Amino acid sequence: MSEQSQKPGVNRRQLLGSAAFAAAAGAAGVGAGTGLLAASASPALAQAAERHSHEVKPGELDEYYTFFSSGQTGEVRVVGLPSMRELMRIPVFNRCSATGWGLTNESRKILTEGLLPEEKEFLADKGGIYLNGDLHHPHLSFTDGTYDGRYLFANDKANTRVCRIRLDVMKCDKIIQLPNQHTVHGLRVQKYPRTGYVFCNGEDRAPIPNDGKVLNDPKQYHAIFTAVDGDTMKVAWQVMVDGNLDNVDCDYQGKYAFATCYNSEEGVNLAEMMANEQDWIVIFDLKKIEEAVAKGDFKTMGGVPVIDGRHGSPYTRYIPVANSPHGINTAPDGIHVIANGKLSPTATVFDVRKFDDLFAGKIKPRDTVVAEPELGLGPLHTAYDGKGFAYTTLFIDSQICKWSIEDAKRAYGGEKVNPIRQKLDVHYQPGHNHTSMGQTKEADGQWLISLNKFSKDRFLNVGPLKPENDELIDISGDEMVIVHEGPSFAEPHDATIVHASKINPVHIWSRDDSFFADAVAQAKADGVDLKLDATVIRDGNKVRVYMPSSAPAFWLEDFTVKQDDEVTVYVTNIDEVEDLTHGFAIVNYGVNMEIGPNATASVTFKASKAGVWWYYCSWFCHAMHMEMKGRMFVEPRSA
Ligand code: CUK
Ligand code: CUA
Repeated sequence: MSEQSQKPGVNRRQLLGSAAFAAAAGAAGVGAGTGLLAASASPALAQAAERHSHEVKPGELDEYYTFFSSGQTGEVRVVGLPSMRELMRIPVFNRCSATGWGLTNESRKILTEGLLPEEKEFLADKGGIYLNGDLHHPHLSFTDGTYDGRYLFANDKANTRVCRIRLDVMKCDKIIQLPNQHTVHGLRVQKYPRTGYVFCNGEDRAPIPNDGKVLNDPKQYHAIFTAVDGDTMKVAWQVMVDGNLDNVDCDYQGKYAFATCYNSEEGVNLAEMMANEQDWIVIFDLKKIEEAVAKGDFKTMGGVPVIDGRHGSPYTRYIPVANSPHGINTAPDGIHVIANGKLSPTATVFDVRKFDDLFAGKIKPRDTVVAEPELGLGPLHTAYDGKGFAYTTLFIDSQICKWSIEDAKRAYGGEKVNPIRQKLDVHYQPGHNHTSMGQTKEADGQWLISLNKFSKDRFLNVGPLKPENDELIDISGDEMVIVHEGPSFAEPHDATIVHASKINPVHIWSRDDSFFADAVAQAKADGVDLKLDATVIRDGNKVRVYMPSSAPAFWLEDFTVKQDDEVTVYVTNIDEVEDLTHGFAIVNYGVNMEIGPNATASVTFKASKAGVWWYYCSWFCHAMHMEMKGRMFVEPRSA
């Protein structure tokens, strides 16, 4: 089969032109879809309820954790499944009033230590940290093809950052900003033998270095693929590619990563980016790239090794697919990889076992394609049940299409067989969808969630800005059935559904935790026992206030500082009691933070206002919680 060939029957006419795409998206939800099964009218709903209850009664626990991105709010949300109850929010690329994320010294260290030098300079007069982020893709660390419960990684599309969240305490512990790259969009992690690499797609093309010497000369722009070492949270290597990079995934063998490209044209506006009938996916040979780094076949740019992976490179291969592919998803069988067409009504199925021959030059790029079924309008992402079925979101049709991978291969081979099993209307315009454990080799085929971009009329009207709509779908039987829907704020692009047995968070902090190690070290230097000593130490115009707390009292009823002092307050919660969290807020000083059981938290500020300033506990901890307070006296500077 030639490199340029497409599946017979899919031609240019069937690809969506820009006008059709825009019109269909504009009419979103109005009579969208002609599902084989209308959810609300389905007798299958009753059967599903009997077969597989999604009700979690008061006092019962969910079977799965779901980690949701929250898009432009910049946080991660933890949701129980199947109840769809929100359990927790983890602040990352945002500022959190409740926990003090972005204010405490502990969080500010994480938010600043991985910034690029030039970005530190940029932020110097803006408070030192980014106050926004756009978190798209949360993915857990793997060992041997399934989740190991250590970490969750996610990207910030807005400020080109990658974070790591510790799953034992559900707090972010590392953030790095990537050099040379302009945005991180797609993010996935190495599945085998372990994570390992965190793969980060640079979506926008920009000059390297981006210092103003090149402006409106797109030929000198580049797109970068980054592998971050998930253990050290440092850049391992980067690859410069042709085109751009949208979404990414990798295999279950530890050999290849692959990314979709929607801008092979290297255009800078919509018309240019959509001009070609074909774009491509690009495949990265991890072993060859590691060898290149070892033998020095790279340029150091922005302090990291950058390998040339443009056309003709031994480290990459480009496989043409129809215009503007979006999501790319590896099946739990470890063999099939599906790129979703977006502007093409098709999904393209690759067999990863053929990538060896492709790199060896024994076959042509398109020979790695084993199926290309036509599914409907706007395929964006595909999820799997581990039983041979794929579930693809159809953005424009507002449907989930369930189809058989094997039947799609037979049809591609010329047999008369329809791979499509069911099309289910969802409400409305789905982006990502996810199955329980479906991104691991342990896909269990129980649940599917559809993350719908628009809710329109599904909930009480809350004004012009509407929530998104997350729908829970039972896929344990032959038919998909919607069993629950719930609004969510600010766009969950993506989610990961993890069996609860994979995650083991602690109830109280360990005093040895690295999260507040700096506070422990400072106290030691001051000869202070954080759990025993309530004291104020003056060090020039720096003042350190050490304050253990136990419900319902701060151990200092008051403390005195001088106007213009730089004050650091260390609060240590000595209550080694599950769910006993204190807060520390200073009135009219813009200070509030969370102090978890057995933790220390600290905040530094300038005592620029003289007067009496009450501080109080902001997390309800005790019947006398309202009385848990004290006064900060700030003596006026002598005139
Ligand atoms: S992207 Cu949002 S629908 Cu950022 Cu994962 Cu496809
Ligand atoms: Cu301590 Cu409320």
